[in-house]
Amino acid sequence: MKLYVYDHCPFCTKARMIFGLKSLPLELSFLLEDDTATPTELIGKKVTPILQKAEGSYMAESMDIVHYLDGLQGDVLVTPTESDSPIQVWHKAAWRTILNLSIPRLGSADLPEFATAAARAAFQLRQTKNFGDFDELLSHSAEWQQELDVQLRELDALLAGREQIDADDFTLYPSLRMLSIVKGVQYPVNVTRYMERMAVATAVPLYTEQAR
Ligand SMILES: N[C@@H](CCC(=O)N[C@@H](CS)C(=O)NCC(=O)O)C(=O)O
Repeated sequence: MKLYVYDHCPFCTKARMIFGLKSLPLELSFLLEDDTATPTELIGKKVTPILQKAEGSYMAESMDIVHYLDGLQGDVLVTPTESDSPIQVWHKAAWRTILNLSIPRLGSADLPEFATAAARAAFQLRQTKNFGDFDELLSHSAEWQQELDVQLRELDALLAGREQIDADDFTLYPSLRMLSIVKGVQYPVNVTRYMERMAVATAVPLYTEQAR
């Protein structure tokens, strides 16, 4: 099966995670950020992820893709969790800070969706509309990292002894993966362990090596 993605896209990470967790063969296709034609041809609009199923039809919506793939073989892995589970509540509180820190840095990272200058510029344009000017965002890094240090210590307590996989991981890991592009974030021990374990189990690597 083929999955159309942007590497930086947290929704695409969700879809990639289930391939790794279930050891399903995956052909990844990285779209350029300014390629409107391909996704529009496949599903009628510019959005990722898009799954091309084995019989050839296309499917959008990350969690629909996750549940579809989870149901194909073996026991169901992605058991549902409550929308107010401790991890979901933590994520709601930390999500905006994670985005504010990671989006401008992802914009300068070496990623396949930015293989041309025009594609990189399209990302900057789209995300400036969503989050504001990148230089302005970067100028607030120190205060947001301090805020996040406190939140990560709270997360550390939630992740102590965590071994299972459930729907909460499909919220949490994509965000922590985005955050790994940010240099100098102090991850407490359980959060570090979680990120490293999930990177291996899902085969969706962190950005640690190109953190900036
Ligand atoms: N509800 C969708 C959201 C997907 C989504 O918003 N993807 C973003 C990339 S992270 C996107 O394609 N945005 C439109 C664009 O690139 O122009 C899902 O869960 O799959």
